[in-house]
Amino acid sequence: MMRLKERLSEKIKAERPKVTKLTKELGKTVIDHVTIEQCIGGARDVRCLVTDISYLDPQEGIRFRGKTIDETFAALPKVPGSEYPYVEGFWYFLMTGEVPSVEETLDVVRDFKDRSKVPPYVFDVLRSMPKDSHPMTMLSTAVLSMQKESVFANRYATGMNKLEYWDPMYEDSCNLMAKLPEIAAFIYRYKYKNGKTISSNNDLDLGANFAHMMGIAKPYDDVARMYFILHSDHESGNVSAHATHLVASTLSDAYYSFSAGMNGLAGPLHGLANQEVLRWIQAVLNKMGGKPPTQEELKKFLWDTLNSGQVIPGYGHAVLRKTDPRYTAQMQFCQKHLPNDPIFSLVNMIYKVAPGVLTEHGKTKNPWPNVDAQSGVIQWHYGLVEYDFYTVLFGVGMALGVLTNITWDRALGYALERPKSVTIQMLEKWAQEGGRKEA
Ligand code: HAX
Repeated sequence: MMRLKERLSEKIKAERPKVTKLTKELGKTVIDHVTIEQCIGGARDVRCLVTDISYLDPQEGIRFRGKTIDETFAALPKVPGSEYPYVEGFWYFLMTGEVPSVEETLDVVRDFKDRSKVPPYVFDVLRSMPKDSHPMTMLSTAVLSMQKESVFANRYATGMNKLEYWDPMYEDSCNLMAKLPEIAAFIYRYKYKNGKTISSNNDLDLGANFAHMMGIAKPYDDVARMYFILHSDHESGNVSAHATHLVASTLSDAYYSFSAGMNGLAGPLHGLANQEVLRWIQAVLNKMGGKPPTQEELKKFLWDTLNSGQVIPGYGHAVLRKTDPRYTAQMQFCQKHLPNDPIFSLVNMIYKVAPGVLTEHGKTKNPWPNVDAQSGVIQWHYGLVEYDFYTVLFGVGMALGVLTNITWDRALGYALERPKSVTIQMLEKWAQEGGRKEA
């Protein structure tokens, strides 16, 4: 057994008694209550999901396995000659909560290479789709088409003890994670580069191989590593993580579950916001005849968007109440690598102006930028101007978190998800009575 799987197995054995105790002995402890506003308003803030992979504090932002973004980047083994860590080492870290050594990281690098061959029929499926299909539709379809490869589904069909569920879920998760970069790069080259795809290079780590298959030169390998790690996980409540977890809770395998998660990520209030940001910026530049707007002009564009009943993409968040540290991490990259990029300057100007406009508008609880406000500018700078593709990049990163989560879901025996619905009439009655009385 490879080192990561062995360590994961030990960790699972240590965590299981904690969960058993929490449910069997302490299960009736009340940790939250639910208001009508939360019931109608998308369950905001209701504490009813569990994950140890990451935690999102409204003020501080994301911590992966207890570490901030800076701490994570500093702690993990770096690819020689690169600024950013191996994605494979980050996978080990997310899976176990432990920073891997170089040897442990390289073990995952090798393991992913062994698992990376994409079945040829996946490319046939993609080629058979209309060329103007959205890249997210292609990603979701490609993943779903591989469902027959599921180790979990095959082992379940032959009869499997519950305690073993995590093992084939881990196998599926690794198999899928190792293949996603090539699938994503294929979609990009097939759709936007006249079908001229570039074969995988097995000498490279995941980030560098992705850059190679995309056909984009250095430092795009580091962009890929940074981007995938930053977009990996944002605890369990965001739509794509939750959708993946929800579908997996029926004991659907990783292919069904991740494909479902990607369909959620493809919504403009979620992952698609990164393409919307670039679309918005390009619309502003078009209206300006290519020249950058002044702050006053920009203010007017923002108000025009709000007054026409649309959202400012890349701003606001369901949990965060400050600038997303994933935005800041990417801004620091831009300051170092593309300080004079005109779109970066415009993104900075939006950062100066938009929070004031949104505050004056008075609706959003969080006028600050999220991860999507900054991510497209980096891609655009390195020649990836087909912004419809940006959410696919988000999806490959997201896989790191959600696949780790569903492996642990099965390890700890998390239940089939099934919240209870109520009717509007019931809500009206309970409101009149000052709250629902326990039966
Ligand atoms: N522009 C305009 N209005 C906004 C807004 C924005 N950027 N953000 C929030 N609002 C509005 C909401 O639409 C809502 O209006 P109504 O009362 O008319 O429904 C009101 O402010 C209150 O919303 P909120 O409580 O502050 O925010 P929500 O938790 O409801 O929604 C969203 C969070 C991220 C969906 C929201 O801020 C938004 O639509 N932002 C723009 C789209 C975007 O950037 N999405 C990506 C978020 C990060 C992410 O998931 N990445 O994948």
